[in-house]
Amino acid sequence: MRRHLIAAALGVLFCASGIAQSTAAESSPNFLFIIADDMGCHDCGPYGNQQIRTPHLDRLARQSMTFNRAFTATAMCAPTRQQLYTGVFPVRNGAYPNHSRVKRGTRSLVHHLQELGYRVGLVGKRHFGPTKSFPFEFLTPQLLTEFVTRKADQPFCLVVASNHPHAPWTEGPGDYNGEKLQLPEGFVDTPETRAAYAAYCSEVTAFDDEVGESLELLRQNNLEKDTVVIATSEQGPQFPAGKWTCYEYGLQVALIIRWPQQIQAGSRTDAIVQYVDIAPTVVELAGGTPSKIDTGLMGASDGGRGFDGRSFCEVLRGTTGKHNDWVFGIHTTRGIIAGSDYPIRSIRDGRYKYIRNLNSESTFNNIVTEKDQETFWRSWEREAKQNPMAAKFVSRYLKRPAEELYDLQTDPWEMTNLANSPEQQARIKQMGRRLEAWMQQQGDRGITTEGEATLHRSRKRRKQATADERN
Ligand SMILES: [Ca+2]
Repeated sequence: MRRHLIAAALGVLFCASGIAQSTAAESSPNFLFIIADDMGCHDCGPYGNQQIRTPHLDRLARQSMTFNRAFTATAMCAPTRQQLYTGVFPVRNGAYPNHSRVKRGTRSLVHHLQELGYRVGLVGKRHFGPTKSFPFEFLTPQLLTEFVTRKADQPFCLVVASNHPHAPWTEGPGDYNGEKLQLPEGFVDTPETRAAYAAYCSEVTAFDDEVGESLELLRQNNLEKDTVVIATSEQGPQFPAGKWTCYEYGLQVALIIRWPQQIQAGSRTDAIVQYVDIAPTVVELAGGTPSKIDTGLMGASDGGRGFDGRSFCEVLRGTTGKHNDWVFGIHTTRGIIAGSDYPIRSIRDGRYKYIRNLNSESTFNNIVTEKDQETFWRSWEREAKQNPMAAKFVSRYLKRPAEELYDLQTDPWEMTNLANSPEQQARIKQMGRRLEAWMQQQGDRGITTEGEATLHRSRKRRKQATADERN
């Protein structure tokens, strides 16, 4: 049974020394990352959800800047986390399929912060490799108080990486009534879907409890003022059009950042930011110079070895409301559980999303369609036989055209594909060119890169795959 990550730590807080830890200078604040696991951006109060209880995130948002348009480039765990920690997109850093590892010699935020004098710890989910590229101090819940209070004159970065609300959806209060919940757009309304969604909502509340416990760790040690809190949802949940896709429910992330010294409480921004921007931002806040960072990886857009992302410190300070003009998406289906070969790429600007399905003749398979994890997918297939809307939702998950274009301003749930609309052809051409330029910079060869995906997985997973092939 999974436990709340840091509840155990709070039990010993009252025994800890009462010495205030507030000597970290403004130029080197502490960092606390609180990372959910497969949580939809809009499945919490700060993003307008009225039915899922997230009181701690609600309170945090009132003290923070909330990002209306933040994105990961992939909607699955290992590539998402590794782009977050490296500031480099998935193909260039090597960790693009799930259960993957970055290229040998890759340097991450852990190195960069250590070189700036920080101690860097992680408790909870890892999903990265090799360890040399992510030399965290690996902590248990019992060690967190000691970690944050260890040395008053040395700043820390602590990553609390939750397992909630990743499937299986078994934890949390368990008191959501599926029959009364409003389902997100694009869901087929069956009793099985409602039961699964209620279980998922319960896990979101379990994550929110961990947010509360993590913030309490700071409060009880008098570290709130000098600590930048970065709470984020990681990527969408394993419902169709969420995880494993390049749709908004997969790629858009909740991002809430608090720092009482420099960030206006209760503010929101429309600036478009992405996960690869977070490492350079943290480096800058920590007193480093992002443009001087060596990621250990060739192929930055200027030909060097720097980040793919850019610091958005100025957004945090409120001096600008703009950052990126567009963000990118990539999905690798080869190698995921029950996966087919179905590479997806996407580009999004402030209003439109353009998607390319590079092997659209194939059918998209995964753990949902083949194994019916969380047991709702068969009910969708059943409903699709008699309900045209259900048939549409099922078929758009399994089979999609080579190109898709959505106007997110009028169609936020990406239901109406405009790719064949004559008046959109110039836009498609322009976005397509930008997407191709990005792929080229990344060393992304599309279907060929998909074909090489399993070579980028961890040794354990490769061994397992070889065994599966033998059996
Ligand atoms: Ca995840």
